[in-house]
Order: sequence, then structure tokens, then C-alpha cells
Amino acid sequence: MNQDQLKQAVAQAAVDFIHPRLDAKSIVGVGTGSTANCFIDALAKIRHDFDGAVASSEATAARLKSHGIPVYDLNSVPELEFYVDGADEADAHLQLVKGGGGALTREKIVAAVAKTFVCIADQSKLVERLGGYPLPVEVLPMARSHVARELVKLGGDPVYREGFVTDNGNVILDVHNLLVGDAVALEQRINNIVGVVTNGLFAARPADLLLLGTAEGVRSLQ
Ligand code: ABF
Repeated sequence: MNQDQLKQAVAQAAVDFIHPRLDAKSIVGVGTGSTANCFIDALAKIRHDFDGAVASSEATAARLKSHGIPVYDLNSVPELEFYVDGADEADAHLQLVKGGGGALTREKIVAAVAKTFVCIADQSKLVERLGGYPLPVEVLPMARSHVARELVKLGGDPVYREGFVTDNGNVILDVHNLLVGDAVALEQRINNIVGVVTNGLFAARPADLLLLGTAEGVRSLQ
């Protein structure tokens, strides 16, 4: 199976996992990226079995609406049973690096609200140790240089994501060569840098279930 087929397999597995647990009032939290797009396309097939969705990006909102799935403001939703999203890296503890698609802040917000965070990824995303993928950090524009200097002090090599503005009007630094030891501590340390909005470590709130697409089929890791 090629990578697209693996993404489609895990997307369908996520729909199969949540479907029996949905009712007519259910709102589903939906992530961003190519794997999340496969999930949206699969979710559309059961759109009459739940109420609607909360999107983690404008791009995801548009794709949901194109399928006729109502999109709700998170503030109008009392609770979310599920959040389904991809990742750039995942480790055995289901701690993640996310944000390659630039939607990390809204992704982290929706994940925080959801009772169950289902991560969907192809086998290439499972790593022994996080940090091989440059860690995205969303930053208030005026603080970009200050945050970059502080990230260098942490041992990273921050690179400004030229020409990219997040849905929230901020910019992104992609931090290369950052060794992730204690992911929870590093997530908090980066969050404490003045000017940082969010960083792509999902460690304090890891995924609850990882559906991993492999050549042998979809593996469930918890
Ligand atoms: C999104 O999923 C981002 O946080 C992450 O970068 C992306 C992975 O994208 P893809 O599924 O296209 O590999 O949630």
C-alpha cells in the first residue's frame, strides 16, 4: 500500500471506531492535514448519523462544509466526545509533534476539549524519539526575533516559515535539531517564552488512541 492508501485506511478505521459511539446530537472535532482530509471524506459517508463538527482550521471547515457537514463554533458546543487528527510524529507514549500544516493552535484547543483524541497516521510518523521533525512554534509577529533567540538558548535552530500566516494571524518558527527528552517539560518551557502562542508538542495532552496505517493493516496503540 502506498502512503495515500495507508492514510485512507486509518481514516476509515477512525470512522469505524467512532461511528457506534455517535448519536444524532454528536459533534465531532476534526483535525487538519492530508490524513485528516481523508477522515473528513470518510466521515461524510455517515453525515446523517451525527449533528456536525468543530474544525481545527479554516481549510478543514471548508472541506467539511463542502460535504454538507454543519460546522459549529467551539464556544457553542457543550462537549466533544472525539477529536480526530493527524500528526507529524508520534512516539510510543502517544506524545506527538504537530503543526506541519500550521494549524497547531486550534488543533491543540480542540484536542484539549475532546474526551478522546484519536490520532490517525501512516507508519512513517511513528518514531522512537520526538524531534526529528522540526518543531513548529506559533508566535506573535512582533515577538518573532525574541522567541527565536530564546529557542536558540534551548539548543534549537529556529527557521522562520516565510510567507506563512496562521488562521490566527500569527507566524511560525520551525525549530530544527531540538532534542526532545522530557516532552512535557519542554512543551511547558517553550510555552513560557513570552510571545509564544503554542508549540507543536502534544505531550501534556497526548493522543488517547493512535491508529497507525501499516503494510500489515491498521494497528491500534493506546
Ligand atoms: C495536522 O496533521 C498537523 O498538525 C500535522 O502537521 C499534520 C500532518 O499532516 P498529514 O496528515 O498531511 O501528514 O494535524
